[in-house]
Amino acid sequence: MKGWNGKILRVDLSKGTTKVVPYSEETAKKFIGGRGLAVKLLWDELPSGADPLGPENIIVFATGPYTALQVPNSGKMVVASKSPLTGGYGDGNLGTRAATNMRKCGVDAVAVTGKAEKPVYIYVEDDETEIRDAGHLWGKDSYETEDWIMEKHGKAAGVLIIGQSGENLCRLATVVAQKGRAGGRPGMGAVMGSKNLKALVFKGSKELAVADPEKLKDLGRKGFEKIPKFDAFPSWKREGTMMAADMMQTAGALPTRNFSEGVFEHIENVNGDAVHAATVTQRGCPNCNMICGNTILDSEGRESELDYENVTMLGSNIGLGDLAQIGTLNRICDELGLDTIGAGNAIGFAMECAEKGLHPIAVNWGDFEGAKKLLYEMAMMEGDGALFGLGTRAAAEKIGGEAPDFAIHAKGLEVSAYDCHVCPGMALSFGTSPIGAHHKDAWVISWEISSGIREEYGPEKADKVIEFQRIRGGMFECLVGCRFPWIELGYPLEDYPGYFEAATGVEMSLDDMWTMGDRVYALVRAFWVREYGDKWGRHMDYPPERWFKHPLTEGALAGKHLDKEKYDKLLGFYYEKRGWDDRGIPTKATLKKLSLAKEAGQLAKYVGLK
Ligand code: PTT
Ligand code: SF4
Repeated sequence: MKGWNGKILRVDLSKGTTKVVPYSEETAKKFIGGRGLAVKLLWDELPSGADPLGPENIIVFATGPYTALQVPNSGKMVVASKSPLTGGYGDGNLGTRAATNMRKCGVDAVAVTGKAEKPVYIYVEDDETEIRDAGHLWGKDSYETEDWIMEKHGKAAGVLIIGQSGENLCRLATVVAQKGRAGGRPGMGAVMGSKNLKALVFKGSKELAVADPEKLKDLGRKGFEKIPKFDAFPSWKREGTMMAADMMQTAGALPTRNFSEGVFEHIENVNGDAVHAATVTQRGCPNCNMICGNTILDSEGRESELDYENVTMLGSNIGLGDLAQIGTLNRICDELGLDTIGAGNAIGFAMECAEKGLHPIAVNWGDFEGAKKLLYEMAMMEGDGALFGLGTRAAAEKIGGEAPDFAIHAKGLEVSAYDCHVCPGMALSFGTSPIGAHHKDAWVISWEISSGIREEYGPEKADKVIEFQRIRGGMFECLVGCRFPWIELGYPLEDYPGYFEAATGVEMSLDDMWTMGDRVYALVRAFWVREYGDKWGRHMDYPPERWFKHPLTEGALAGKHLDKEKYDKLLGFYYEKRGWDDRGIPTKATLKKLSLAKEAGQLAKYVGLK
């Protein structure tokens, strides 16, 4: 194979063994890499009903044939596993030198199973893999751990690390790298912790064999040259993802006080202008010439890298309007390895529980010290953190009463920073996202709020969600490239099949990419259905109850909320267009059309297929 290394590094931490095994060309062509390769592996090898925090769970770190090539934005990887937060398929995407180094070690993915007797880290240098002692790193935060690894293995090494939250099996634990990049929102850090796996370190020096090196070089050079020429480039460099803050405030969709409102009274303290004024430096992923990680000094004078999601979930969503303090909460999350979106949700939820007298926790809206304390407690799974660190769905079920009505999640994953009281299309995107409520697959909100049909529930909304899911959740998650050049600057999608062909020699049109994306979506869906069994149903694709039940009370949209009957009809359009039945399960015919006939037979053992 060209483009792909065609090999996976398998590590069994219970047995202490490592081996490199090939995977088939057929798998490579059908699933490409990243999310596709990960779900194929989890579907084939993970026993149904496996405990996500048990040794049998598999955690996959997967790159794609695009990763580490000298082409724009190719320094990312997917981390995937059965999620301890949702009980279904979970993944995340982070930019890290671990991605580029892993590929240069001659493998496309690493799959780790088992549990080490004592804390360890996995060290990979080209063909050599060692499982090394990490006893001295256990209990240390991700920054301290990275400093030690850099000192020991050199600054060129790529790392994937967990902080204390992963060690203590907090379900909101993520994987961190390069002091500010984080991925794996559905508790991927806790899966590493359950295996006593503190870190992975990669140092690779091998050449990547590609089908047409000259063509790839030429395409890559032209691609890098195109990026700074886009009209949107200067504003992107100025604000990055923070551009969304004013946009969402104007649209009444900025999550405020646990998604109860869509406008925030201190917006000018926490918008793109405010972050730009406070920025001291910018950081980014490898192979990128549009880096976007705006870094400010927090209230303790330490660097903190901010994105829109972090600022909003740890700011307006908890009623906090002080940017430097938000920076501190964000920095603590990075150190502890806590997902900022999950953590901001959990804190907002805890504040509302306190306000309503449903749980005896002393934390009020905008309470910086209280929020800080809860972050540490969640990471240690102590005190109130032992409850809220389970995630909002589980915490709400334990608290009971009306708490589940204001637990802001879909399928158990906390919603990212877009309030959808008046955005049915974006609500559908959250509801049907393959990992639970994440905006990564179908960020249709910017289209929806300017579409002129914002409050409608017509089939064109389902079309838009599917179109975006194919591009973002399909092509970008499987090639494993950053989607920002396309969505933020307008970089042409047509370039990606060109890069793919020059690397692999395989011709694939954009339509073929969409079919591949549909295949991956169908298999991810099959995974969820296999895990949930008779608990699976249409309700699994619903957004949070709050958006139906509790109207907004402030701003121009006061009084508005989602309509459940209409949402259900919209969901029906979505299922029909995807070729899924009225329970949201791919039909036999759809699975066959997507070359998943074998998988259809396997799924039929768990649920009747239509
Ligand atoms: C991602 C989610 C996001 S999405 C953000 S900000 W964003 C939060 N970032 C966190 C963080 O930082 N620290 C922390 N402790 N927790 C965090 N949780 C949140 O995690 C990220 C960029 C961003 S910034 C986005 S949208 C894009 N995401 C991409 C994607 O998903 N796929 C893809 N092919 N390209 C993407 N490009 C962009 O990458 P999860 P990163 Mg992240 C500090 O992982 O689990 O998907 O959650 O990876 O390297 O930091 O780049 O407004
Ligand atoms: Fe990473 Fe931002 Fe560059 Fe994307 S645009 S590769 S997220 S630095």
